[in-house]
Amino acid sequence: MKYAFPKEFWWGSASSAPQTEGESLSHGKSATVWDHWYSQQPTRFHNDVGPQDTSTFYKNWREDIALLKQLNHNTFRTSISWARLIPNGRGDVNQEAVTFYNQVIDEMLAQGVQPFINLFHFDMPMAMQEIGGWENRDVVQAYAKYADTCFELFGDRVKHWFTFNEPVVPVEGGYLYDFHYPNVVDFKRAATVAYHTMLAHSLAVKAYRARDPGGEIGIILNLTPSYPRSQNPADLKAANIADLMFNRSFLDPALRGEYPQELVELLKKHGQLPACQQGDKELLKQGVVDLLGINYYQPRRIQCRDSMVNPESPFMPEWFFDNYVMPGRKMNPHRGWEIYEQGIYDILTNLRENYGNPRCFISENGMGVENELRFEQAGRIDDDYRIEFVSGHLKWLHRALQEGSGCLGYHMWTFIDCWSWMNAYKNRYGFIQLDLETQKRTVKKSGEWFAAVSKNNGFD
Ligand code: BGP
Repeated sequence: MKYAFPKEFWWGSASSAPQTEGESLSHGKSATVWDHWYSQQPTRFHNDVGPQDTSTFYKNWREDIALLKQLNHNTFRTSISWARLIPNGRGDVNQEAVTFYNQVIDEMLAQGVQPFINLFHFDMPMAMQEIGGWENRDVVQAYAKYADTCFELFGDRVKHWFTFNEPVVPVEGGYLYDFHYPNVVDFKRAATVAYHTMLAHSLAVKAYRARDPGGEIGIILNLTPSYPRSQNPADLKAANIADLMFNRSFLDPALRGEYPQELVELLKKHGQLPACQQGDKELLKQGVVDLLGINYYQPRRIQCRDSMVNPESPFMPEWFFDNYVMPGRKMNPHRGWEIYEQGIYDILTNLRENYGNPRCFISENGMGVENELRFEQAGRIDDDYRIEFVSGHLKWLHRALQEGSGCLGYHMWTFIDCWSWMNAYKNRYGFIQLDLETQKRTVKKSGEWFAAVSKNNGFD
């Protein structure tokens, strides 16, 4: 076989509780920021579709886990909903939720699918947001308690845990660029949220290790390689700052237990450093992960700014760089994102050369297609474009492995077409198409292809 993968390579896909469970305000679950925001401003969501319209995993979990097996997944990532397990964010545990997650975990194990469980996928309980969300250190403590409750309840069977999915996204969306609640645009508040998230992460890692339940704990980061337009010092400097702000602000604490000094200096110079407390530094050191999940969709192309910054304008990352559109780039025409398969290799090589080749895996990579149901023929979607997308990335992953990368697996985003935040069902990503009206599931061509890749542990 031309592209053979190592024995016991993790083949699977990823999803999340808020994007699949449904039953968003019932069975004891309280509102998250998404339920709240949708109730306030439904028109900000594509076709006014909100978080209640999902594949209803809360009810269809048994059927979906059978499909996981049919697609030869040996691993699958989803998340626990904090607002379902502990409806007020802190305090009483919802026993119905405990039963639900126990059933899901047990059924996955019974079907030979290792559960990878993430604790936070953009879904802050509204009760916690009302007291300031990640800006409030009490919420950091409440999250740590929630994490420890999960380890206590499910840690005997779940051996791969993640504290956060893409923690930079709520920072960008909620505090910089207005695509998540609470729709604030303020760099210093964003920096505080980012900092407190990593403190919460470290507390959870510490709590996990104190229990020592014999598994591993990590974090899932969306890494966007920052490619400079040219080798001119000004472009190199601009790309380096974008890398510091969007990648290394999370990657360095997760793998080295500290922030890059260059980033600290930059924020200090501009008066944007969040407030630190005694003991924070030591805590961050304890947050170094056992396992890194890497979400990779597209790179960032960066050039130096071609105009001076108005020093009166509010401080933003874009003070230091411009995005640049590379001529001739390959595009996903549906989602409007660049396709650059080599990015996966560049990320893994960077981790091997500069971060001690950590245990890691590709935890998300996928192709969103706008209005994909229009490609349905005879009741099925023959998504050759998705097969080309996934195999193109797997080839570069394979090359990184041959050069010694510590990458352990590949998870596609996502299993079944899911509700995707403000985009709702605009872009479909699944191996399985979902009819929202009837809840009927149909495996796409890419799902069948992936089942064969997983079974053969590679492809030609
Ligand atoms: C990732 C998130 C997923 C999912 C995916 C697709 O960043 O972890 O939750 O939303 O992106 O996103 P979109 O629907 O915006 O294309």
